Amino acid sequence: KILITGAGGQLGSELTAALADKFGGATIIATDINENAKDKFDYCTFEVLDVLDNNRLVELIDKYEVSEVYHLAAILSAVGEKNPLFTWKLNMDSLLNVLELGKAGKIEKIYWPSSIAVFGKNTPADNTPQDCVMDPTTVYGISKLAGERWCAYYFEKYGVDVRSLRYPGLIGYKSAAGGGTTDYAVDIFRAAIEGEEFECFLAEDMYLPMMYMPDAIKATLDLMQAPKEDISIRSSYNVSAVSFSPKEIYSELLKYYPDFKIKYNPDFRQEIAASWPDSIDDTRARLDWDWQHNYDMSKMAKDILDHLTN
Ligand code: VAH
Repeated sequence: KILITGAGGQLGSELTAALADKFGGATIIATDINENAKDKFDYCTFEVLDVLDNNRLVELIDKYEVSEVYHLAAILSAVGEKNPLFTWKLNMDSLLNVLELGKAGKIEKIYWPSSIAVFGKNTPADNTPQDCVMDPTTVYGISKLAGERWCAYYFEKYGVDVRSLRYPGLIGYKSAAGGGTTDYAVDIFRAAIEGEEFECFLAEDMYLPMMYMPDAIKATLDLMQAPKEDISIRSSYNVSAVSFSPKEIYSELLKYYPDFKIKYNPDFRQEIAASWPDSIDDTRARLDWDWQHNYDMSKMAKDILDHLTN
């Protein structure tokens, strides 16, 4: 059985559904700290779980005979800056609890998301390589970088089969973004459709690596299915799809909504975004497990608008 933490979140909502499609709802235990998330999971088991409550986690793993954990619960970059110590505690303690379950042989496989937030101001910004200077400035990025090192450590020392991707900004239309720096690229679609002026918290030329949710789901499932011996990176893989600025996605939306208006009002998130890469080199993922993305910006925008307006 597969247990997902943070299943009610932006990624969790879609990844849990994809796992249920693939393996059957009867094999899936969706968990979230928010009990209202239950409504999303009529197709599988749902349990309330605060990931800092390790006893409860162990209890659920035993109760459902879980063999795989997708540990998605985390505090993201923008919200994390409001409470750095708690963000560190939640992001790190919960990961270590899950890794310990792998070490103890209670679970066989772990998925844990990292992020391009592991990079920083001295990282090469264009085509950022897998291995380079990593000097994250947010507590979220620091926790992801430390988490990557812990994943590699648990694999090397204890043989724990933990796998990870450094996601770029993820763009989906099925659930709201949860407090990150890339959220604008999700929110801008609703504003365009609802005919509202969009206030963008990043500057118009702020390029960031992004990925449409179906590509992110595919990358995750592909990585988790790859034979063990093909996984040469046990910290976290660079993965990339597209890269665009607010101005570019706005221009794309103007093709559908010629009267759509935007105003730029950069806040503290602009500084976070400026410390992250513009684009990512993901050769290793392409070589090791044949990663390929399907959606560029135009195809993504069309797909989102088709779904939200039909
Ligand atoms: C954030 N969406 O903005 C996350 C992400 C690439 C960044 O990990 O915090």
